[in-house]
Amino acid sequence: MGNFLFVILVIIALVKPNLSSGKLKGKIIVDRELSDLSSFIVWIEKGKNLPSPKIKSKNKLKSMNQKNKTFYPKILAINIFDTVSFKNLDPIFHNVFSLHPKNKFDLGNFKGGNKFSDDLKNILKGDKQYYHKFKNPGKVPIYCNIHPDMYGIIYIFDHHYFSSTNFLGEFELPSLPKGNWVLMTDSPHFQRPHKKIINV
Ligand SMILES: [Cu+2]
Repeated sequence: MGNFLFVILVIIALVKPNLSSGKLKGKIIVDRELSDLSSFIVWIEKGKNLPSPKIKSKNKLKSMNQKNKTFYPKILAINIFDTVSFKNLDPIFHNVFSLHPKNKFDLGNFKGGNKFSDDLKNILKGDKQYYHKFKNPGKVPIYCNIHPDMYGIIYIFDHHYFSSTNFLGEFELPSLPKGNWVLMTDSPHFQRPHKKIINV
């Protein structure tokens, strides 16, 4: 993917008039042709004013798979109660590890060749899946020690104000109280997160 930098504009609009159920909707616009804008994570920077609706301790399962010697998706946003499954969809060995100080882990080397259901949720035939629960918020770089080019990012949040873009670069966040907020965006396209002050 390379480390070329994008200049981005983030357009934010509140589209629902009913604030109690309203969502903050926005769209990522980049300064060059990109056929797929789904590799962006968007969040509101935490500060003392950010409301903290209780995170439901519902354990959602998210996945970051290994396919064609890449992590897919390359970037993932989860909250601290979620579990991430790592499925090796290649017929070769991969490894998954991170040296992030607060979320260090190493799943060891594991071979692919499992037969999965079409939605990739169940193994029909083959080895076990590999899971990890991240304990602390942060930006966690993910690597494979067999293939040095493999690189992924997992963002772990302890609040609800984060989202991933869809194919068109659109995203939704929970509604925010009136005021100025710091909207952050990160992507494997960037060297560092982008910041934008938004007024709601
Ligand atoms: Cu690998």
